[in-house]
Amino acid sequence: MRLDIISIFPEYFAPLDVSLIGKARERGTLDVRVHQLRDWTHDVHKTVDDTPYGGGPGMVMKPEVWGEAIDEVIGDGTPRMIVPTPSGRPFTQELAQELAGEPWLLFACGRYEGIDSRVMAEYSTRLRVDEVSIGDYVLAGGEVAVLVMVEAIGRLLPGVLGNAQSAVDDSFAPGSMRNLVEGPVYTKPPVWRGHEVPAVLLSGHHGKVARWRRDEALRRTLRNRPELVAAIDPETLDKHDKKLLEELSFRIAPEDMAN
Ligand code: 6GU
Repeated sequence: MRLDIISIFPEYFAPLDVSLIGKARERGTLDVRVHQLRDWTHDVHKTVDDTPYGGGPGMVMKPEVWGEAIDEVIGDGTPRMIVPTPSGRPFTQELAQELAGEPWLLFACGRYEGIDSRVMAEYSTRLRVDEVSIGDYVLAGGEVAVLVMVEAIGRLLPGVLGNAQSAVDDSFAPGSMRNLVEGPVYTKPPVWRGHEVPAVLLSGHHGKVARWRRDEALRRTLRNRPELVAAIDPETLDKHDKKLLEELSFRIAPEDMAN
């Protein structure tokens, strides 16, 4: 996969030399190219922003410099373009999976109050353009959001993860224990500072282990992400699940209790 990133702070992307993503780049699985937006300015001050039309706080990134940068980076090609912004569509595991299937992504990182909207309008006529947000909080710029997205996408590429099952087991991976987060995990030693590993995990009883893991996933999801439990299709819950949720005082509609 080819990945172009245009930003006024290319130094933000140093972490992409490290770990899983760094290894994928060395192997050629990932071809990451980071570009300095200011290289496409023409004035001595390398100006990339200006005051917003209509007034208001902050500065807006100028369209001309973005246009020249994107034109040169893409040439005759047609990458999928991602614009990180808190006003974008949510970045989810599903979107990460979709983007991992693309041959070429272009990330256009805005700073200040954002990029002049005509840039997105212009490239939407030629490319698939998505404005994407990584969550309901405001960052100072899109760079950190792009790091998040590149790591989430990169680890899904064939051969990037050491253990192929890891991506399949992810909390939000389609086809996993969907709608549930994962429960706690343990390794040796069996007792650490007086804290014991739950006995069932040492029992060698695979059925009991699976049931225990599901119970713990349900407990943790109810505690940390109650909205996910509320969204579960009751058809996907067995009798044991329903009994546990009852005990944890999560109310299931009586008509769904029969199954
Ligand atoms: Cl993608 N960008 C910025 N600047 N802030 C954000 C964001 C993106 N996602 C959440 N907050």
